[in-house]
Amino acid sequence: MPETIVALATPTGRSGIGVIRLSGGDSLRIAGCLIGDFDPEPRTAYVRPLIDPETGDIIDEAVVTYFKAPNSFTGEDIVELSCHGSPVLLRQVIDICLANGARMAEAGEFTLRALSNGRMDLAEAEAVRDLIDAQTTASARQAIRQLRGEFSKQLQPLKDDLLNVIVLLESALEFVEDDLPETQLSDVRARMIAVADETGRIAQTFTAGRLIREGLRVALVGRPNVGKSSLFNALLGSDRAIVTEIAGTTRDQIHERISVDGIPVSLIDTAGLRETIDIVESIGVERSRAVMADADVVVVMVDASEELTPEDLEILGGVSGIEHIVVLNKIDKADAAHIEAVRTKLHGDGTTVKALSAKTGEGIETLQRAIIEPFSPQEISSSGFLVTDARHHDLLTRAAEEIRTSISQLDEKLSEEIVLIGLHNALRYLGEITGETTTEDMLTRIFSTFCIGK
Ligand SMILES: Nc1nc2c(ncn2[C@@H]2O[C@H](COP(=O)(O)OP(=O)(O)OP(=O)(O)O)[C@@H](O)[C@H]2O)c(=O)[nH]1
Ligand SMILES: [Mg+2]
Repeated sequence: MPETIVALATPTGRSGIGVIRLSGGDSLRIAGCLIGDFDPEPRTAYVRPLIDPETGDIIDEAVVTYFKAPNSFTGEDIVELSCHGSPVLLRQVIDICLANGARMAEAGEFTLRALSNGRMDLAEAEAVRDLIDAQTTASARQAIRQLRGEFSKQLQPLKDDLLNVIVLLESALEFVEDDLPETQLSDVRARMIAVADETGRIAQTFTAGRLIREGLRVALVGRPNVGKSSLFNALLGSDRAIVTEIAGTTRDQIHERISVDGIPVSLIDTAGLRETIDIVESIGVERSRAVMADADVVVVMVDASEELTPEDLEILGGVSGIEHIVVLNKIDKADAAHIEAVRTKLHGDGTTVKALSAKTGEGIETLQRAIIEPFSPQEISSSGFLVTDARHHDLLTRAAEEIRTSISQLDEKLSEEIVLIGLHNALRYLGEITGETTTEDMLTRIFSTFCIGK
């Protein structure tokens, strides 16, 4: 029998109520150490004094609820103690549970037990974590849909279809002399295409799904003193970053979240890029380069009141392969002809160029729209289910690719045996999403991203 685990299910710190949860076969006995004689009806709330068994002192008055296996979150016996939310008191209650045979729960262990006991599948378990971690109402909404099994239900018919195709091809293998008749073959092919297309379509919703979950990472880069921190502050609407006329003011990155048309944007101000002997600044410069590699959009800033320098050109060369926007700053102190000349020089390779003034605010709204434009697909506003997890996206993409490979093998009239390899792989990948074909260490990895007490 698995050990009985205990954890605080509410955040640490002072609060109105703090909920301590026990799960496992010994839950009732351990709770009894605090409550005394206790023979509760399941799913009924009882108000009971909690007593320290060592001293006999009453330490709290709590609401106690018992959930009898298998009708509980984990599928095991659960006792929930809703205590007053004092950190010292909660610690004391947990210590008493530990002293009486419970073990501290690991991150995600309650949900892992729910999974092992068939109370939910892996995609649903991950949705529990995503719901708790949701940063926006839109991503919370997606998580609750996934938690209620919508994603798993969407995958089921695909897995069924794939399995049917596999069975057909396997049976053709059994009778080596006869190939599948032409009509059946074209039916198999059509089904494979349908599954590959639908799998690919679901995978693609990740573009929007990731956006509502994580937001867009936007890095502001450029050589020192062009006005990155000034733009950062202007977008934020507060004087968060230090701005001075000294080149090399920003040493470390500064992250802040803003919302542009409801899309969360994680904005990163960076140290100006240049060769420098200052050790602190050079570490900052290194970090700026790393941030660029990670960003969804890089905003490269140049000073419109000056000529483009070799440093500017080098930075621009470095972003040619990634999603970027060039910003001409300080238009308030540059003359129109000069701005146009710089703009023309930059336009050559078809990049988006936006002129603005971080100082006066002119042009900033246009920049905001340009940043989110390539990332605001209609799916966000439509009511469809969105894939929000990179793991799911990866598995869906790989499944679709495997099926497409099998389709071309079928067209090349390769043997069923070969065609089947990709189909089996695809089925395995789809199964990994819901956890039917997931290995133990994958589970460990996934559940390590959960918080304690869930
Ligand atoms: N006239 C004018 N001055 C600006 C504008 N934007 C920034 N500045 C000035 O340019 C100087 C440098 O601004 P910062 O925002 O610190 O520049 P930075 O790119 O963050 O510089 P580093 O942190 O050193 O890389 C400051 O004196 C700002 O006031 C603008 O749009 N117009
Ligand atoms: Mg700066």
